[in-house]
Amino acid sequence: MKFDLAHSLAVSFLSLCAAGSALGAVTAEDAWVRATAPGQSVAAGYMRLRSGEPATLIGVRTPVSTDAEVHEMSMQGGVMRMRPVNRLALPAGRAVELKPGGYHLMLMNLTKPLKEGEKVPLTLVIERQDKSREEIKLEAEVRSAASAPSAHEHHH
Ligand SMILES: [Cu+2]
Repeated sequence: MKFDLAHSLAVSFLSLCAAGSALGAVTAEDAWVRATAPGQSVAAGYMRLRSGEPATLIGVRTPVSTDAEVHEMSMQGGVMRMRPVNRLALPAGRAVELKPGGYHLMLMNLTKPLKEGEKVPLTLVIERQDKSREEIKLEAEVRSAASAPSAHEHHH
């Protein structure tokens, strides 16, 4: 029995490794950007990031704004503050949430208003452990504050 257990563990470990190398690339799920109010020139973006291997998010680009950064929101002395995060660690196999009140993308100096239902192209710049870089392209859906964060509810 002991042998069988060890054997099956070894097999599942091997298959995990295989899956890990196949899924080494970073994936982004449920990406969305908050719709802007009139006159608003910044918008926050959110998503869930997963990586099969340790990686770091080191930058973001989008054609809808001239500047884009990763930010972290936190309470400091009872006040919500944001600070830029130059390097956001993506541990292997563990999801990192960019969500309201926490990490988010900040799209600054928007070149146009963002309306609900539009798609915003995003490019994430990922650094791997060996310092090589990978660019992930995705589209984030623009959602209004009222419809977020429950993506599957529609109000008419
Ligand atoms: Cu911000």
